[in-house]
Amino acid sequence: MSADLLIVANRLPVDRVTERDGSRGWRRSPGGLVTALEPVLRANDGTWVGWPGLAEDGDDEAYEPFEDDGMKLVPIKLDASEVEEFYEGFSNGTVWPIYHDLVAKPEFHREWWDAYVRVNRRFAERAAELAAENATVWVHDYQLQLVPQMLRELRPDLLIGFYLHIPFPPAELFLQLPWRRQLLEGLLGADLVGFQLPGGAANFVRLVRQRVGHKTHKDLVYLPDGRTVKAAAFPISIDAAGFEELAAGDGVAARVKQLREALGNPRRIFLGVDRLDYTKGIYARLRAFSELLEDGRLDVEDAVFVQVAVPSRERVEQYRILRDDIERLVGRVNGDHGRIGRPAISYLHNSVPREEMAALYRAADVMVVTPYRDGMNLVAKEYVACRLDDDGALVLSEFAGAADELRQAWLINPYDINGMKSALVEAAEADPKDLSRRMRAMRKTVRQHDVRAWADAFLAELSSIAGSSHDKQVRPARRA
Ligand code: GDG
Repeated sequence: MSADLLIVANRLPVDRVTERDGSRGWRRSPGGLVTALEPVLRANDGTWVGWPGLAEDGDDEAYEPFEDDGMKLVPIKLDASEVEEFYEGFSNGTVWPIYHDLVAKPEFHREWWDAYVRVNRRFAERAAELAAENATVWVHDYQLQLVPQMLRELRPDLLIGFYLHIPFPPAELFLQLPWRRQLLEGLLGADLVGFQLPGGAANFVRLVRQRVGHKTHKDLVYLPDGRTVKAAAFPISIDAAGFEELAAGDGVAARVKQLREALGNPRRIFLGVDRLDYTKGIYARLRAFSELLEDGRLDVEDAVFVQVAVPSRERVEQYRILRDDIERLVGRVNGDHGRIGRPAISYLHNSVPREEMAALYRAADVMVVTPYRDGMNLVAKEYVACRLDDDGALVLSEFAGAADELRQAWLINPYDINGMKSALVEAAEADPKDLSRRMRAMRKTVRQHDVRAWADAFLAELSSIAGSSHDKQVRPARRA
């Protein structure tokens, strides 16, 4: 196998599943990244390298390269201790909180770092074996920040792009990392380092200048060996047309009606959909809602909150504590304000199918997205794409990357509970003309900047950096 385009990401775009008859197979994982990269992968006959999740005992087949629906996939094996130290440990216990404004306290363990280096090297070595001469390799996200440099050492001929899906923090936070220099140098192995927002790119360039001592000018870093690295923003997006189509389906319209009825046909449905993560501000938003009930500014007879909290990183202590806190709050609010058959908060700790997501988006009068820090937040964009009638209100944290584009939302500071309460009431009571004006503008933005535009823009920039030194260019994904 020798590929002109390689995608290297922590996870493969498929999950290992055991069918009813006991046989094992693969199922496409839901999510925007797969939708975004699949067309480019196909147009270039590319290969995706990633971890398939922990395989069951004896399931060695899970680690053989294979094809799924025409995509070439190469699994990387992690053992149980690596999952603990590299994934749950360094990636999610050290990097994740530091890159998200220290919303939780990071832990620093030298064994976690050692595992991070070891696993990053495994990914880099596999990518080096698979890439054709002068190929393009696109590395993704915070779990693999050392891969660009490791890969460049093994294969200087490659064109390497890196994209960070989460925020890149300011120096004050980043400098806490005992391995700060190694991480910066790891990223500098790429030709192009992409961020969600210009602020992340600027933070990176400033740190490289101050801490690694390289010359920089605007978004460029000049390395002593003559190479130039570009840092730039490429705000990620969704498959807007795909969501519109899903939302317009007959099944979804019928389900919207059912949902409203099941909730008691309230005047206003508030909705939150998030991975159960402390960055998402779920507790604060539910508290704001419960205080509105207490204050009498909302009435349980005509307002309900639906919160979908998708299980996430459940073996990490902070996530377990968060779940307990949220569930205690939900119980209390329902005990204080609910009636038989009419809870104030309908809470699901589960993931729901895509069609159900679209139905929930269409049923919700007010979408509540209140992260303390979020690289982008695709849920906000998905809600907008599904509002086919240009109605509905979005309450959005100014600390989500999406707030840069969705300016017509009710922008809030999630640390300001009173401000959040006022925004929830204003959004719920807004004039339909105002709602429609705001939603139309946001839908236009999301349609124009969809996920294909994102992938094409990144790869076009990467190709232009290669210029004449690379004879192979990545083909953009053709639109159907
Ligand atoms: C990271 C960054 C950045 C959620 N629940 C269900 C479900 N989802 C889907 C949503 C959405 C995705 O998961 C979540 O994406 P977000 O962007 O909201 O958040 P993270 O998971 O934290 O993603 C983030 C993103 O990477 C991309 O760069 O925007 O800032 O943190 O697509 O629809 N899908 C289904 N059932 C669910 O229950 N089917």
